Amino acid sequence: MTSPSRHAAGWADLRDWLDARRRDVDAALERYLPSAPACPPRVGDAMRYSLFAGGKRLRPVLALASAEAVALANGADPGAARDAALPSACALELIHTYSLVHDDLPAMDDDTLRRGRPTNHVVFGEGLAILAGDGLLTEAFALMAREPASDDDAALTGRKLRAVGVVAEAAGACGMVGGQAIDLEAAGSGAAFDGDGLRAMHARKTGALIRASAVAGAVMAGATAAQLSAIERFASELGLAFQIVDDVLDVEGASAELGKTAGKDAAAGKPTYPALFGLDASRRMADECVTRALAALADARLAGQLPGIARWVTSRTN
Ligand code: GRG
Repeated sequence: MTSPSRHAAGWADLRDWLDARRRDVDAALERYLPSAPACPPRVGDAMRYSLFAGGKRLRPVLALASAEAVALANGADPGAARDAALPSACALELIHTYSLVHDDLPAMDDDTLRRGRPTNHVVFGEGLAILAGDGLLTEAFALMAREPASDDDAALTGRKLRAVGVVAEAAGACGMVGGQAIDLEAAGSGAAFDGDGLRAMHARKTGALIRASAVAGAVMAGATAAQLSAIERFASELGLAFQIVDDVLDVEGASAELGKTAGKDAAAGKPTYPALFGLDASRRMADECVTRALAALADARLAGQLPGIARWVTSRTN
């Protein structure tokens, strides 16, 4: 997979940009997330516990990078585009965190380590972990409806509504929930996936939210139809690369660095890219996805931090 050392100066810039955006996202999440007395303290604590446990914030930074890339291509202000996309970016992290909390439950993956900490249900109990996930999911849509305030701005209201639709579809039964259902059913029946089946499952389970992150950011920045289509192609490839790398790291990584139980997929006999294709071919496939992702951007003259984020996804170690 792509080596960071080949792009040393670019990597330093990207790292600074990512650090700044993560700070923006974390500060906004602090502001946006309800706490006592608006919501009962225990469920608020359980939501915060998983949200501020040190995730990479890939989905929100992708939304912000996408908004910025569209603004740069259209001669608009990238900072203003990021501000417009920030609530959607945070909503995507809320939804992603809910999915991890629910995925770790005994009825699903039954895991005890996530983001380097005991999982939500281990700390708060199963009932509260379910409610924390429900709360995170629901707050995401409340946030997107509320922010940025758009009472006197019909165009902004229209973009918000469109972004809500994009995110809801990606999170729902035709997207992430559907992908999780396919995975759950296969695990229960012992059915095997071939390469196409695995790709289709992941396109929903992890790909849909990654795609929606990039598309929602672009929508909030006022992207044209051609730009949206290019961003969607870019993010579809990125989502697949992300998943392949995740499977490779599950084989190669250490639990301490991953922040979750390493080797769990292999031990459970789960269908993964390395299991189907081997490690070398999997790494090659991830690189090929990134090549196609970059081509989609180049076709639409979109760039900003998006190319760097694509390379970061394949070089990550957690
Ligand atoms: C419960 C509806 C429902 C869905 C769960 C996404 C998902 C569906 C389950 C997660 C299972 C999993 C570990 C998938 C591998 C890819 C993935 C989503 C990894 C975690 O995402 P990162 O690496 O995590 O972005 P951080 O903690 O950095 O945010």
